[in-house]
Amino acid sequence: MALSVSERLRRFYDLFSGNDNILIVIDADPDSISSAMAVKRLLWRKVANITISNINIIKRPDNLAMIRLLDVCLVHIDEIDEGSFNRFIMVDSQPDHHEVFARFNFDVIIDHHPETDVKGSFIDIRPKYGATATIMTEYLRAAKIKPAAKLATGLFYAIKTDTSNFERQTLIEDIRAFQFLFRHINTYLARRIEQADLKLEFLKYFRRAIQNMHRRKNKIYVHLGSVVNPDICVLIADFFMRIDSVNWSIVSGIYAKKLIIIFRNDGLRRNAGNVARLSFGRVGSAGGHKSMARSEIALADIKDLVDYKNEDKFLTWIIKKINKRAGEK
Ligand SMILES: [Mn+2]
Repeated sequence: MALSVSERLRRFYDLFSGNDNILIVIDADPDSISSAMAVKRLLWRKVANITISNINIIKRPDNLAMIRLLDVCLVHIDEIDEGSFNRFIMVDSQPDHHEVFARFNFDVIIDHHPETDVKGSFIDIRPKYGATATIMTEYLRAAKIKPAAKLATGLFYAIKTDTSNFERQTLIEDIRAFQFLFRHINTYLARRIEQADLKLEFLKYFRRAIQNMHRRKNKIYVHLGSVVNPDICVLIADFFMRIDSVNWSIVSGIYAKKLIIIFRNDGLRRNAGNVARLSFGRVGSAGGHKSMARSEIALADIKDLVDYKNEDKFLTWIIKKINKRAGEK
């Protein structure tokens, strides 16, 4: 039976009383963080205390910027004393998604992932929605709450990230929520969070990439050697795609005794996923889509094929393998 938003909101409010100590458990990303902020706002002055707890370690620079700029208070799950809470809420996940979640009996689950077998007094799962932030925006509107700039900015950024700027599955509801939130956001904060995709320590890899890049026609190849985080390869591969004449960028690095190769192209010519599979599917894992792909190869599996300590030789080997398999010169 489909319930109206205001009916759902009434049932949600019925679950709580002024003495409740509430724990919201999340796998922190923009959508879960902002959805937890919205739950906190809905229950403001209606319960004794609300704590938001993250089960993961937050590393992404945009997520860190969001937490800092929007003044979000998160407590890692390892620091939580479960006994001091009497109500448990989950947003943007379901208990099956992570073993840590199994410790709790959730009263409330609000999510947009495909529905698993869930139990709880209040379940609102809408798999067609682009973001949980959209569902939370509907609750705020039903409660006649005008979101403060920081909350609105968080929800706005969450919808942008979870729908990849509306390139992924989106409903008219997501667009409506986005439009509503837009009136309440702080544009500078939103832009600042979105732009914060680098860490200072990443800059040295950009220097290395520009110095070491091999260009062949419209393709750019770079091998970065060892990296502190495989996301650096992704950032640099995307960076080279910003050059107007480049239609392929292939960036590799070594992380945790594995060779990571990131493939990016303009999506108009060869399928990046196929090239990755044909080139490296036999020596490691490889896969992706038309314009994005990734391959991971254990160094132990290629140590007899190439001297990976010599970075020039290693890059030559990678280029050869890609061109041979892709049937190009
Ligand atoms: Mn989400």
